[in-house]
Amino acid sequence: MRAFYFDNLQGDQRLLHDSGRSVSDEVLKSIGVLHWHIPTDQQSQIDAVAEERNYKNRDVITITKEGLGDLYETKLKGFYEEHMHEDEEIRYILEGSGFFDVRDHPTDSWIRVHLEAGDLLVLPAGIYHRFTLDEKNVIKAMRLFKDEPKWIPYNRDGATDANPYRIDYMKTLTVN
Ligand code: KMT
Ligand code: NI
Repeated sequence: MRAFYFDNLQGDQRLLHDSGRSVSDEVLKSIGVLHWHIPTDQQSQIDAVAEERNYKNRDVITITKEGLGDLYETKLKGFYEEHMHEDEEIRYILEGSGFFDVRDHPTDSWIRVHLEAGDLLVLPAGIYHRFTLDEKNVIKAMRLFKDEPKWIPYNRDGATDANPYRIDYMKTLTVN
């Protein structure tokens, strides 16, 4: 895992877009973003985190042209639309790599988080984020969730700013 501010330059979303300003774990934590590294040959540790945090369900998604078939282009486009969810988004990377971009607070700048095999990322409910593959074009990830999977992405607009989960999330942020 490596995190840095996005450079905001036009161009292929799969490129690094590293502004050269790195982002610390403390900053990530301050916006509710958590991560662990659990080598993929030690998956019993995933079970422990899942039990402790009450993640009762899981599935595995492979994001490649072959894995997603006809849905590939549509899915990729959707993942990269800025959105929020009403539940945590939990991803454990099994193979490949990719970028999760999350909005910083209070500047609303994009922080780009590069994930590779063994990285476990938890995004809090209500945070604005997006996902893209990197230049390797392949990621296989375990998606974990609490009781009821709520996959609905709410694309950012005036309505999501007023979403109760978004409002609750904003209340967890301290103004620096
Ligand atoms: C999501 O919700 O954005 C995804 O599942 C994307 C990829 S999981 C590595
Ligand atoms: Ni999402």
